[in-house]
Amino acid sequence: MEIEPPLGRYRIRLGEEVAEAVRTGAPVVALESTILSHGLPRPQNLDVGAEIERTVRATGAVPATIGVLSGEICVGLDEGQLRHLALTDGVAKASVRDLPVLAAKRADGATTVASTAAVAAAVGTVVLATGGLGGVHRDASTTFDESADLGTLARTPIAVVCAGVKSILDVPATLERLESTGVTVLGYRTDRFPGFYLADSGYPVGWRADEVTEIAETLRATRELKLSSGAVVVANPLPVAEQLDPALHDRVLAEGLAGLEREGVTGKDVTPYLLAHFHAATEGQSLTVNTRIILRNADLAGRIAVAFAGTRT
Ligand code: PSU
Ligand code: MN
Repeated sequence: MEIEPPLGRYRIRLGEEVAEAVRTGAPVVALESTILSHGLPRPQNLDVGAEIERTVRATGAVPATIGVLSGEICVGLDEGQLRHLALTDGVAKASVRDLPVLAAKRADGATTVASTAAVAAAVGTVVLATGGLGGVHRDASTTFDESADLGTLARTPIAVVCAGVKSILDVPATLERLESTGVTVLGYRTDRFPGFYLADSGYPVGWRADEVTEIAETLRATRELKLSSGAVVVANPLPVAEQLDPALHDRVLAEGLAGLEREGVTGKDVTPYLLAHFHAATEGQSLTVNTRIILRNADLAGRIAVAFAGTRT
């Protein structure tokens, strides 16, 4: 006789408002929590987290920040849960492979783009907003350091609104991997792939959408045609007037990369290290730019979700 495992011990928990939105088909924007716990300095990270949610709400969509609390994968964190992940030491940076371990250990975790996308798609969310995607690291040909974001996006049907990838990464290699693995990339009102702090990474993007409705139609087409189960990356650049000064950017980047080597930083600590270095070395300028990027992406994601839901055009 086969012994059935106990059913339903582990499941994804939806906040009340998100559950209602999912049930009725109302627009929802999934939001990651690693940018708060590991990507932005305290205590500003908490204010940014709240502002992201307000920005999504202003578009008519429901914000659903995702995170793991005492092992429970939660979609739509409340204020206390957000505060906990943003301000507590020792919260794990959790990609997809970490989720079952955190669940079993009843531990806390902040979700990356990869795990946010996986959870969001599992509960039927169409759009995710973040700052920048993870990608192929500069020394990947020897270290094999390629973000799990890429592998997950290759098999997760969700739109990810981002400002491209940071120049801390190997941008052309990242674009090649997105192509190889069948991830659709759309520039929002641009023909250039954005470089996060910089409006233009120096590389082109194959497709451009000038209207939110066009993006929503593309998402519909992916769902109806079912020819691919990968993500659609919507690349939303900062206006040039708002980008980080390119000379400052290049100097700080070179210092940060040298620091990695000097201090032997590797693996999942690389991205948080470089982000913290930028925030410290630019005396907050990168934080201002980073915040602007996230809020602009949250706004665009909200408008895409609303257009997709057909509640507004
Ligand atoms: N890029 C940023 N800010 C971030 C991250 C990336 O500009 O906070 C975070 C995101 O959560 C992303 C993760 O999914 O880092 C990628 O980390 P890794 O390279 O270790 O996969
Ligand atoms: Mn990595």
